Amino acid sequence: MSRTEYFSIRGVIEGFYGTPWSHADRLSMLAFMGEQGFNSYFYSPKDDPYLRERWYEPHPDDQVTHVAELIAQAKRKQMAFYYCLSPGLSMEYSSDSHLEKVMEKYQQMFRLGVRHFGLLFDDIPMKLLHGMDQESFPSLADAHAYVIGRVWEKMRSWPEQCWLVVCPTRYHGLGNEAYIVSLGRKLPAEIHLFWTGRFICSPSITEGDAQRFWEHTGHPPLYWDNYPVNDLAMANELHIGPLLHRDPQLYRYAAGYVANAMEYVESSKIPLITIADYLRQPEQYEPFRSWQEAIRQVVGDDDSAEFLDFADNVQGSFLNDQEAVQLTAALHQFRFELLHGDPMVAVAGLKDLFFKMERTAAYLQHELKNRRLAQEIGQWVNKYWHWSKVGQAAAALIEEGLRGRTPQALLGLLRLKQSLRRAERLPQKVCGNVMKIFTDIVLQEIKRRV
Ligand code: LTM
Repeated sequence: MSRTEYFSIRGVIEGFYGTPWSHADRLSMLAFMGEQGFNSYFYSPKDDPYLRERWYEPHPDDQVTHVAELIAQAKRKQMAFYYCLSPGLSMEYSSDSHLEKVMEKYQQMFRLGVRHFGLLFDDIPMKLLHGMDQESFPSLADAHAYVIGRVWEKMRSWPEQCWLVVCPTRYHGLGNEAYIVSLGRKLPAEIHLFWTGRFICSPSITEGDAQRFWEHTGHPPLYWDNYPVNDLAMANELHIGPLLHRDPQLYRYAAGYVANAMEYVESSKIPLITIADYLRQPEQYEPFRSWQEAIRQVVGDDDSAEFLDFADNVQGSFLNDQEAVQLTAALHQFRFELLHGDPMVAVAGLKDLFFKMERTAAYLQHELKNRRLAQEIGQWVNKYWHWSKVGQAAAALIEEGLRGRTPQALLGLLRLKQSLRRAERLPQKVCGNVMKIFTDIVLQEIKRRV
């Protein structure tokens, strides 16, 4: 079995931990997604209490009004609006009254016009919590299969056709784990199962991974890709790099692909444009070309050059182990010139490099036209500015050393240590380890000589 059309579900999930998008953000994101060729939005912010923690409580009236507006906007933009409920933190799976509460929430959404639903069991204990459930079901997979089956049976009796997707509790791995095999085999083929790949954040996803998942579970995976999301342990990373390492043939064995976005709306748009590109033509996708075009679209022609200079330094993530590529190349060039060319020319080049870095940081802070973006990336740009100061202090120190001016060099050493301490206090991941390694080498060399 394999598919010939490209991903039939091309989605974005608001599925992160952290501050949910505002209503205005969602409306504009839906328009953006429509323009980019996405066809599905999954409404599932982890920290909306009415979707997860207090799943059994009805949505307040103002939220219902907003959801109705989102549904209308999704319709205008020809997007499926998936209403996703995550009851697994406390739901008693064998309880009819709990099932009724789940159905009440879905029914309310059905009445508002929703036809696409999600039942999410991610990030909950991998075992049955309630005594009655332990007596009723041999395993968590059996309990989930039962609840999903009941929900689906009820939805199918509604007067219009509905769709249901499920996020299993085990949502990453090879697809041959007992829970997912058991659950998949018990569910009807039309219910799609979310899957994040071999890992929660998968550095690569291959056609073979998808094919095996399908073989083991009886369902083609609906990929929930945890990129560009940067919540929890990734909170200090800014995921504005392009989508990488997704197999061009993945569509042949996948039900669809859904990207989990960042809470930063404008910043998310950059990787999302590359993702849209991949989904449109996976076999022709060229990450870096797509990325440059994405930056041009979000940042604008006037500011693209400065933005690219900065963005090269925040690319490190589970997808990309190449950090600060241009900066690394420039520092290698400096070393070569210092050792094998004219040391004063080398130092002059180094100073230029770090003064340019400072100017770029200042430009992005104060002059970037996309002000929302400037505000979102502000902390990372600030760290970049601090690294420029570290670099300038290092360059000054090297220069004094080369000129043999010991007292000035000692002062320079203090300045470098001070600016390094300031930069290192900031947790944002910028330039990877490149600046730290560079300054460590400078400090070691100075110690050897003084
Ligand atoms: O990935 C899934 C299915 N669930 C959660 C997401 O909600 C969360 O945003 C990501 C990234 O931290 N990891 C998860 O496990």
